[in-house]
Amino acid sequence: EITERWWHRATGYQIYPRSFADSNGDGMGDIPGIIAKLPHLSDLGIGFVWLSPVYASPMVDNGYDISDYRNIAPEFGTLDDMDRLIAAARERGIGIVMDLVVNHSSSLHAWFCKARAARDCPEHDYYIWRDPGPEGGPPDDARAAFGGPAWTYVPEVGQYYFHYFSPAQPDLNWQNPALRAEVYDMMRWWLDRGIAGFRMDVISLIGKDVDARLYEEGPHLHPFLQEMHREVLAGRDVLTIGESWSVSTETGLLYCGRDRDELDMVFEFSHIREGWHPELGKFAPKPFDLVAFKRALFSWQDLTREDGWHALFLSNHDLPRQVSFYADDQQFRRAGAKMLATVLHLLKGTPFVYQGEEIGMTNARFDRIDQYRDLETLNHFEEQIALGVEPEVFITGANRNSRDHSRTPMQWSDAPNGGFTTGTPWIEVNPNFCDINVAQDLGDPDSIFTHYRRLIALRQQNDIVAFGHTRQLLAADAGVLAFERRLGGRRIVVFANFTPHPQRRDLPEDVTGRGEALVHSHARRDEVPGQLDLAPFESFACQI
Ligand code: ISL
Ligand code: CA
Repeated sequence: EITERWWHRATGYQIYPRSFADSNGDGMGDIPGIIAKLPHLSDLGIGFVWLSPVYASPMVDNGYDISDYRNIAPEFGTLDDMDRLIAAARERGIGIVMDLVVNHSSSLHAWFCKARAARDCPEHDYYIWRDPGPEGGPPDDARAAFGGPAWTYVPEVGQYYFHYFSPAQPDLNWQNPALRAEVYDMMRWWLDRGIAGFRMDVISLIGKDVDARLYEEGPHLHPFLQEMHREVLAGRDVLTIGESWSVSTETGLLYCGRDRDELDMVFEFSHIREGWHPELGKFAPKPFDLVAFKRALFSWQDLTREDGWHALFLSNHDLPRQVSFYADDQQFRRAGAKMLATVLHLLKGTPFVYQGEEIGMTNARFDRIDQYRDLETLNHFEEQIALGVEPEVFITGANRNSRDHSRTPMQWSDAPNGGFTTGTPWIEVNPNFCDINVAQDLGDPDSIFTHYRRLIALRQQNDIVAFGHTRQLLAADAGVLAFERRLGGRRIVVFANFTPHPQRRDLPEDVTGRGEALVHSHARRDEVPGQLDLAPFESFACQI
């Protein structure tokens, strides 16, 4: 039995601030822009925002490199703006969940500036330093996630520092208790300002042991998370979501099990990785395999059946647009976007909508490398070209999976630049903004936006959607995803066509003729038939 919490029926909405709404024409989204768009979030019915980083930052990784955890980047606004956002959102019943990026800081953080200048200051040990290897050179040949070595030499101290990501993102040394105390103090400072919780960036990395070359889910991870809970979170009614690229169904409940006192839920990526090439990685994706995707998705539904809780998502600022990746962004865009929403929003867990997903925004299809902005794409381009890969081949992969697809400006209207800015946007607007934008969806009862609004409201009202047990149907079916949710004697049955072709499937016998239609993405069905004829990318749910 679980005790109901506010986020059990809430839907989250992720804002990537630089691409959401620009209030002053400098081409960069900002906090006043977000405040002005709060009515859009109320319309949608969301319960909380996950705000990607707005802290002071040199923006090497768009804010995932923080130089001052207690201040706001000037391009995004001021601390006063942030306080106004928290208050204005709260008035609408919307919590602000901040991004907590504490696996690493920026190399321009005051701590690192001191740490790199001298060995004998307390801040030196806030980072991970090792002497050169026996032959000189780095301590080992570990590679950084955004390309290049994971170790960078600093002549002033004669040592290398470790960075899992770019050299501008030195890893914090979590084994230092003073560093941990600083982080906890900063977290309390933000919670006292009235935020609703934290999304914790790559939190599975903080327990690392670099000497053992054990980075993900290292030996200290869970002790640190428990300490953080004791020091910061205990007794506060806030939401915590940890990002973990390595968590599996073996380790999931260590983070979010009811007696663990660690986190409320994790973002896990097994269903996402299913779309990546096993050896060549994300820039050489493999064709989408629905059966493997379903296996990943439903294994987490099974895991969180009696304990823990799940964070449901298909998109974020690091991933391609879901309608382009999992469905179709041309002829069947509307159907595909609604179908993916039906599936995600009728599963058990807390769903997250990434900005623009609610109107079915699509991948950007850039043809030239200079249209990209993300350091991951740019660095991998350099590396792959040096290895002899043809630029066109790389661009094809990037067009499927680059992080920049989700970072093009939010499309509000058919005004210039989609109504995002009156200036020049920091990254090109997707040219399809005249056809795909918020203003157009708002006026249309059959729009993707309307579909999302219904689904989000349903979770608030319907106990089966919020708490029912999930059971997968048609597990081996390569074209249709299907499941049921059960609570007490009641049941919801969901069918979703993942193909551009019509599909006919039998509904469970006892549903036929008795169920009532709950969600449809196409024409209404007033009676539940025995055989369900699904149009391309159609989704349907009924309740008995
Ligand atoms: O984006 C990825 C896949 O290409 C990941 O490897 C990504 O770096 C990983 O998901 C961690 O992401 C988080 O931390 C990064 C930051 O760049 C991402 O934007 C953030 O979501 C470093 O802080
Ligand atoms: Ca701006």
